[in-house]
Amino acid sequence: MRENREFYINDQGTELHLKLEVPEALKEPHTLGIVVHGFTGDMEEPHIITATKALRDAGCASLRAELYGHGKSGGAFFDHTIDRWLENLRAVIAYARTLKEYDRLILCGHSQGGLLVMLEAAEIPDQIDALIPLSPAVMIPEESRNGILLGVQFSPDHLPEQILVEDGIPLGKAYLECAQAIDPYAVIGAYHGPVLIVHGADDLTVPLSVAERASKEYENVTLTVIEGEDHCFDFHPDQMAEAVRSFVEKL
Ligand code: FER
Repeated sequence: MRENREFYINDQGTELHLKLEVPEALKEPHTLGIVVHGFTGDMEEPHIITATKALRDAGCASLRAELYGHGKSGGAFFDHTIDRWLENLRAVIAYARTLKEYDRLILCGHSQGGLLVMLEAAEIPDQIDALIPLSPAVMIPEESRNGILLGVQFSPDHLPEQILVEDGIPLGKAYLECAQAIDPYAVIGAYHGPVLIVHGADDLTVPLSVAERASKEYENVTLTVIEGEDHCFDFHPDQMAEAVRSFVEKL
């Protein structure tokens, strides 16, 4: 039986909100794509829906997940960290692997979710059949070490208890400590499977140069640059969708 489901799984006491969608025309080999939003994001953002629909159009099922402190999942935004998100993602992957009807697993994430899927694919390279980071925010760790995130400055050596992001939303010290300890460029190349990075040429949140640098770490990578496009693919969502769909169809 194929059906769409909205449900929760528990990761170490945190309820994680998930949506599984299976197309009528599920193609062989059966492929499931996990889709993760970014910092302050959720699974209903237009660009997350666009990526999910592109997977469906390629004949794949999708599993959208909301991670700690975001969307309808548990936890406070203030307390979220990239490490907590990694643990959440591992719980989502463990759940996905119980769905025995799927032969292949894809990880797709936007921005901070893009960095996340890159880090996790490097941990379990043989379990991930393709990786799709969208506008991946690979520079968050470096910016944390430099004491500036999203235009907010702080002392990287004497971290404040919190910073205020996006016009006043408090984000705790644990986020900064965790981010400072991550070195994405040292690890992401451990994933050897196919990678599609899609990035807007006019992304002001994560500059295109970040995607260019990250793509150098991969041996099997396509970097699709969308001209006149921003961080959330607000101007040409059809081009992002087409990049994702055609990449997945060729796997
Ligand atoms: C930052 C740059 C980008 C940052 C977060 C992001 C917390 C992530 C953006 C997103 O996920 O959309 O400096 O600091």
